[in-house]
Amino acid sequence: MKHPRGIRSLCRAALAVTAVSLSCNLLAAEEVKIGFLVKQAEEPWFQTEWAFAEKAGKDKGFKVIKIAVPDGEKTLSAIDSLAANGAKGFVICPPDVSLGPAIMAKAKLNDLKVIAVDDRFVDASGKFMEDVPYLGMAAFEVGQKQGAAMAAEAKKRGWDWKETYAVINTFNELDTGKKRTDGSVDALKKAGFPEDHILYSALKTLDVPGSMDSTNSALVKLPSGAKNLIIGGMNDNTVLGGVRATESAGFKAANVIGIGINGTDAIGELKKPDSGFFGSMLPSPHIEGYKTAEMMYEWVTTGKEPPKYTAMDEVTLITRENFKQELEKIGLWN
Ligand code: FCA
Repeated sequence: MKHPRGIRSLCRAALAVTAVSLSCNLLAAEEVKIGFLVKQAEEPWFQTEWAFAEKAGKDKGFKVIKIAVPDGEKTLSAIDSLAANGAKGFVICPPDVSLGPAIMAKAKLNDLKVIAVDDRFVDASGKFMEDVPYLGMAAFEVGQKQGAAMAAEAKKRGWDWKETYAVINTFNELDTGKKRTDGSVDALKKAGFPEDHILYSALKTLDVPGSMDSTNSALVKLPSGAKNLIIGGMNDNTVLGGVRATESAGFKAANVIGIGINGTDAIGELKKPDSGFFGSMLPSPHIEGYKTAEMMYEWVTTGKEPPKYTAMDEVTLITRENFKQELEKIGLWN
């Protein structure tokens, strides 16, 4: 039977539409999804990792499901929901490193691959879970660079060690935290800083109010001859609160040197014309986010396993002098 011309072309059009939607469905079915779970989504550090993981997704053609996991319960339910959404694996900075075994058990149950970023999992006896691929900062070395930068600035200001004290806000529960402050103190001592002028204060929380509290409790112990202060901590937030505490205690910016680590979380502070927060050691959050997401994508699509341990040791000191240029260089200035 011969159909009129109009009907034939309509049929052809309908067939073409079906073919297009079929191939779309096939593509949709093939879209690779990976999760990216972070403990403190409010920190620009983690927002930067997310943004660059998404960039990797755009470049390579996969979808990144971003989930904030501030506690253990949210972490475990996030893993279930990733699996329900068809993800094949996830990158995670856990809210507590001792959740490692529980995270791995849940991931195994759901057939998901896991890469740890920034904070390395530990098992029930406190040992690193070396089987889980991990990418993070070369913490001791970065801490040493932070301490050396503090000492160099103190020397530049002509500070006398006799009237200079350091408050180091510590978070020893977290290996990457302990190694950074240990490295920092190591470099201060190597620069001749007197050991008995170092006050350690344990952080209860890894945020600005937490570091304000811990620094405050150290400041009351200072002798009256303490004229200049160095403020240290494992990242920007753990130094920023400390610097706020020195301001409330009446120390002028010229008598305080606070240097953080992360860079990303200190941009607002460095935009202020002056403060006791002198600068920050900027590692590579853009590479960490991009690389871990890319490694996970390759793992789930080609079976290529990521290395068990990747250390990132490059850092740049950013101060009010150079922060704009340095951040621009790596596409982090907006
Ligand atoms: C830890 C810190 C973050 C960041 C990261 C590299 O997770 O909490 O602020 O410094 O390591």
